[in-house]
Amino acid sequence: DPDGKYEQGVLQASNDYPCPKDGADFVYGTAGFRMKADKLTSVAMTVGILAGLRSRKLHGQTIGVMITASHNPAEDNGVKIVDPQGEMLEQEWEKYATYIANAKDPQEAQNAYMWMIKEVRIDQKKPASVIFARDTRPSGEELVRALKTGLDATGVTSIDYGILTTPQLHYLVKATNTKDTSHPYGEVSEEGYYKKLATAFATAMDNIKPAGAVTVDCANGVGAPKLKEFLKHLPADSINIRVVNDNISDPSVLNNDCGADHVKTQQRAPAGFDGKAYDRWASFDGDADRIVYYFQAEGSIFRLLDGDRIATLAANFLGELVQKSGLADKITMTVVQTAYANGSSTRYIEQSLKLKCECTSTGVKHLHHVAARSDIGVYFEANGHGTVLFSPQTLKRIHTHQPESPAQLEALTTLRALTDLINQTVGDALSDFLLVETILAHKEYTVREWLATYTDMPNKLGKQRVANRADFVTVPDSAERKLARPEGLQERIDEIVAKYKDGRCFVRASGTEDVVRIYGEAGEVFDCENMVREVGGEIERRFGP
Ligand code: G16
Repeated sequence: DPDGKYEQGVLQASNDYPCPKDGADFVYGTAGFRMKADKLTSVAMTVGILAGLRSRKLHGQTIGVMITASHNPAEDNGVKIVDPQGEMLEQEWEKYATYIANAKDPQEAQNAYMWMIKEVRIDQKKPASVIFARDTRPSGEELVRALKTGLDATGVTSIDYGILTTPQLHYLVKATNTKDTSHPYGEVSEEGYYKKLATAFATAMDNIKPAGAVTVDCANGVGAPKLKEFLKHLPADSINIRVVNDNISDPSVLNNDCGADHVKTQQRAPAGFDGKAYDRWASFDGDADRIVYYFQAEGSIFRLLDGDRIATLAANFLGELVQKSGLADKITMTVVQTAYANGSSTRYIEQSLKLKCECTSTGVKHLHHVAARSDIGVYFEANGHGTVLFSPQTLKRIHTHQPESPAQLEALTTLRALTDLINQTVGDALSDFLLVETILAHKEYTVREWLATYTDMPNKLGKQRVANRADFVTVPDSAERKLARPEGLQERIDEIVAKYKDGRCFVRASGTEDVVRIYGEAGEVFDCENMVREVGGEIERRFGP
């Protein structure tokens, strides 16, 4: 920037989108910045500046910006940054994002910009390229304007992809950056995304009878139009699917009494549920990066098939395919979970599937990194956010392996198709949905057989408002299972938990809502409820707002 054009631009952009006067304390959290949409415009502008810097630092590789508040209510919104291979922003840079976002006035913003150039050693003559998209929230339009202001001010070339699901944007980032390499990820368009999934699904389902009807609740969010669009790319009889909660014209219904987060946390079917006993249902969340399944058993008993269930189903099936392809001695697999994973799922993975299981902190970025260390890494949060990663070496093995029998060829063909069907950049409700549908069809499983693989421990996820959630700090390397602060609270939780048979409970501050979360499981439903209530009561009494 020899003429100081960008520095001037930052000053101007920050003038146009000033930081709120009440000194909002912005933090780049679990899923980027997230809060009430009207507080977020200045932040969106600074994210434009930061995304441009990130691209310049990486020699002009394309960076993504997604505007969404996912499972949160319609009046919230959020901004997150996607790195060149479609992964979450490198952790080191989160603090830079936080730093620039909190600049109080234009001068501070300009200083922060100049400090970054020095600190990260950015050559301003390098090109910068950013692509962005938003979900269906009405506030997205204004945030896009703010974001674009930050991009334009600092000379960043950008493409607006309009309304997309979060995983579609991740796909486009990776597709853009691999376009001219020996391994292009896919065509660089929304259409290319559908084509890639549709082709892989058709191959994986070749000669296989679909597993019967399925209904998908789209949380009245962006997943609805995108799922419908995708279905146009499938042959008519390949899947019997009904799409419900697809009203994107009325923002007030987004994620309201419906969607994956509602179903998982409330452990109850969404609004509009009309399933008969054992009908198969799935729910996406507001930006279609999470999915959970469920059904009603006889007597209207609600049964959830959450992220743990998808992880175990996928690990089991992929393991079988690897074995049948004749690759068992060459490829290993790990399952990555968080502390929210049901204890029974962990035992099932280790004892029945005999696989290695690792536990990380909440947030896809944490799971993704650990999963990326294995040949095949299956990672899912219990809330339905997850995917499967194949290492480059494993992909090569799978694609070059010479089958020695028709049976090996058949398994290998399915395995190869799954490497394309699975969105390896991030958890993707649509891709995960197709993966589950493929597995159920191959295994001829109904929801009943799927559920029967193991029995969940009774569990409950509660939340509690507190005066300051930043006071709740977990012990490093404990995967958030233990609190270091507030002092003495962990000891008190341990005392409470000790009263309940097979009890387990942990507390952590949410990174996406202004609450602390309380997760518990115990041998009996009644005990579990009481334990979580007791811990919640303790927190409310001592640390409540
Ligand atoms: C986001 C993150 C997830 C996380 C969830 C809840 O999901 O991407 O990894 O599990 O928030 O996080 P927390 O408990 O910190 O609030 P989404 O679907 O809202 O983007």
